[in-house]
Amino acid sequence: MIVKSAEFICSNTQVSKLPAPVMPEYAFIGRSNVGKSSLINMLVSKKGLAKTSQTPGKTQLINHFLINENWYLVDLPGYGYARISKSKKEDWDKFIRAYLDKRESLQCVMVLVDSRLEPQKIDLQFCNWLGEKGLSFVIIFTKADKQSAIKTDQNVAKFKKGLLATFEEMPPYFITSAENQTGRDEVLGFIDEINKGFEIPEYKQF
Ligand SMILES: Nc1nc2c(ncn2[C@@H]2O[C@H](COP(=O)(O)OP(=O)(O)O)[C@@H](O)[C@H]2O)c(=O)[nH]1
Ligand SMILES: [Mg+2]
Repeated sequence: MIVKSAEFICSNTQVSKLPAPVMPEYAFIGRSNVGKSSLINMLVSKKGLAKTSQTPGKTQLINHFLINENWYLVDLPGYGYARISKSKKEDWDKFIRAYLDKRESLQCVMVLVDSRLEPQKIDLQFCNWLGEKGLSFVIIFTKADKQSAIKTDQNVAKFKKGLLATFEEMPPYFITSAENQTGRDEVLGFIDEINKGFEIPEYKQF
């Protein structure tokens, strides 16, 4: 896929105010600081599209970006930020889970996992929840440039093992680096394939 255009459409705090679900949509999510903003900017080759920052836990909005005028890239707030209050965490949970569970046009959840780390409980738990809800997801391992390919492969294998404790098979996964564009063609190619089969779902108009 060649990305010709990428534009910010809207930020939402309410599921009822999302754009009409008439285009295929892909939600990017992961722990704070996993490299989500960097990955999104790398995918669409636009540096400032999703804000990168050193301050985790800032974005608490559902951000819609329209790519090539035919699909939505959705930037979701990061999970697992230790320094937010319990009630805020619960709000996050409700809001994001409602979105993921109810969004008719959502094609796939792109779960970002830091390739430098051993499997994190919170990532596995989130994948399990997606599985329980019957939502399609893939794993995007980030920051692969930060260590050797061997180390990355070892962490991928461990994550796989963690998932296979509950799943019958490993979902598709991608090894990426925002730094040197690793995995860009693969992720965009995956999205392109799904877009080809997209049909506008039935939905309620408000
Ligand atoms: N070396 C390297 N650093 C990265 C990569 N992706 C993100 N980072 C760095 O990791 C930090 C967090 O990235 P950011 O995209 O803001 O993470 P977010 O909180 O998940 O949106 C920043 O300092 C980025 O520069 C990558 O692929 N390679
Ligand atoms: Mg970010």
